[in-house]
Amino acid sequence: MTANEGSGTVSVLLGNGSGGFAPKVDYAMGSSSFSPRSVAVADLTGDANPDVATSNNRRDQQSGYVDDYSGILVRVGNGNGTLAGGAALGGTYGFATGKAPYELVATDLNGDGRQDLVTANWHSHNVSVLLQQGVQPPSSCRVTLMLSGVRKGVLKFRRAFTAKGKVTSTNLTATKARLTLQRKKGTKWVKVKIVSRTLSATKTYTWKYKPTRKGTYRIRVTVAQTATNKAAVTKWKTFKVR
Ligand SMILES: [Ca+2]
Ligand SMILES: [Ca+2]
Repeated sequence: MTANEGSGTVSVLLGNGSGGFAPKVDYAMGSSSFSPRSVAVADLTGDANPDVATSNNRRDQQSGYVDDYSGILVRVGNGNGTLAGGAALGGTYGFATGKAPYELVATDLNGDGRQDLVTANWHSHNVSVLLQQGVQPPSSCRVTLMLSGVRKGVLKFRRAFTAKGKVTSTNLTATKARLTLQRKKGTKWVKVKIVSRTLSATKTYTWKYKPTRKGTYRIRVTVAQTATNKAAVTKWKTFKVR
C-alpha cells in the first residue's frame, strides 16, 4: 500500500504469497490536486475488513502546498483486496484535521477496540486525534400487553380475548411481535399457541383468539433483537377460562 503524493492516489499491491506482488491498482484519494502524504490501513468501519486512510492537503504547483484543504480521506475496503467507491471524492469520506497533516497513524487510543487515527500536522504544529465512533449499540426496547375480554382475571368460556400492545424503541427495526399462550396442566405449563403478528405503522399489534378449553392460561409477548434494537418481553399475564 502506498500513498502517492504527486498523483492524489493510493496504490494497492496484493502479495502473491511468494515474495512478489500482483500488478498495482490505483485508487483516487480526492482530486488529482490532493496530496496524500501518508497511508494507514486499519478497520475503520467495524466490519473487520481493512480500510484505507490517507492524510492529505491540496498541492499548489508553485509553492508545493496550500492550506485550503487539510484532512483525512478514507476509502472503505471491500474485504477482497479492492476498495469501494468510484473515482475522485465519490469514493472517499473526508474528515478535517489540523493544517497540512503529514504522518498518519492508526491505533486504538481509547481502548474501546476500535482503531482511531492520529495525524502530525506540519503547518499547524499539532496533532489531530480522530476517535472512531463505530456503529450505535442497539437501543432499548419495550413492549406492552393488554387483554380485552378478560374481566377480573376471567374470560367466559367460548368467548374470545384480544391481546393488544405497542412496541417502543428509538431505533426499532423488528417488524413482528410474538405471542405465546400456555395452559396449566397439573403443575406444568403447556403450549396452546405461538403466533407472530406483524407490527402496524404505529408499531402496534393485535391478536384475537378463542380458547377451546376451560382452564388457567397465561400469555406473554416478545420482540426479537435486531442490529438496531434490543429484545423485549412482557411479564406473563394469567387468566382463567370458565
Ligand atoms: Ca472496514
Ligand atoms: Ca478507539
